Amino acid sequence: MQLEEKLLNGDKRGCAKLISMVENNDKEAIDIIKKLYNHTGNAHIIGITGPPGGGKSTLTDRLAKALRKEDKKIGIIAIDPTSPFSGGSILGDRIRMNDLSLDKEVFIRSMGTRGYLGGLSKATQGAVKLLDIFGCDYIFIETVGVGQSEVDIVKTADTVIMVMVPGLGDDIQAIKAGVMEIGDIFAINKSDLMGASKTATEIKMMLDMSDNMERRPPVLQVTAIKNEGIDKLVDEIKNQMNYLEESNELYERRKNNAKTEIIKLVEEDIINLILKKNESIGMLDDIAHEVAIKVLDPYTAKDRVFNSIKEL
Ligand SMILES: Nc1nc2c(ncn2[C@@H]2O[C@H](COP(=O)(O)OP(=O)(O)O)[C@@H](O)[C@H]2O)c(=O)[nH]1
Ligand SMILES: [Mg+2]
Repeated sequence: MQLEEKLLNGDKRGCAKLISMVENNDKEAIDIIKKLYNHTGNAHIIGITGPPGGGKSTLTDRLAKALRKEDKKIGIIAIDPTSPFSGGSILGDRIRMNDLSLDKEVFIRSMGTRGYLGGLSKATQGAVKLLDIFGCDYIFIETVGVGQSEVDIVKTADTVIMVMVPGLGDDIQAIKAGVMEIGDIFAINKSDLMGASKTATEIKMMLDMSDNMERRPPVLQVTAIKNEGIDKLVDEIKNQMNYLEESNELYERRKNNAKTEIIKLVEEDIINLILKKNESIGMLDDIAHEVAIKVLDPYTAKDRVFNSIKEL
């Protein structure tokens, strides 16, 4: 069977192979996505982010299991080398995740944070498209909520769940800057620990202060390890999707994301073109030398490099 047939037939190994190929910027895999792009758009893409150790993986596992009861097909992309999804965490976690990965209708992929030709964001977006074609109803992308690249990745989701834990205190202030506003749903996990309702109140207060929101994100308390509050969270995920569809916000978000993605891809091509051209004529080395010894300024150097592609 051809790889594309395998993908369309829900063959997990075929899907895994294609994701590996996309991670390596393989042209054949990209051609398959091009050809099957009209099969995408059915999955609800959910970003799960928050501090390390907050229980994102545990929560993703529980959400996946809850949705499996409704016979939904699930994709999980965990961007975290220490994720239990990759077997990188404690034994208990590993066993727990294994029973999920044995499910034919659950596809789990763990990605590190480096080593992808074309970058992590591109690899992730390629994998999401493949899982969408593969027929997933829900695709979860788990990322640690630190660093711009993680934020950029999670922004490409339709819905973002911010996982918080009790007693973050000052950390909330730190997270607030730039990251809080991407949350569509706030889940205070580890609500079995002290201070959960206080944290929930703090987050609600903060959300009340921000005025540039079309929809006030719900704030829920959950306890992933005890499977508490998960059904409610699933309901909120569905509410969010209904809102996105009814308000046309889904289209707006997807259009915005498409714009960002296209620009990134063009950018990559232009840079590759310039580097290739300049490498072949040894220009980059020469002018870098000139800039280093202060014979040339970097701005003029940039003009020269840039002009060189006009001659292509
Ligand atoms: N007390 C408590 N611990 C939890 C809960 N959910 C997860 N944990 C634990 O928190 C630790 C980190 O969980 P993990 O899902 O790997 O967090 P991640 O780094 O955010 O993905 C693990 O030891 C989990 O068992 C919870 O609801 N309550
Ligand atoms: Mg994790």
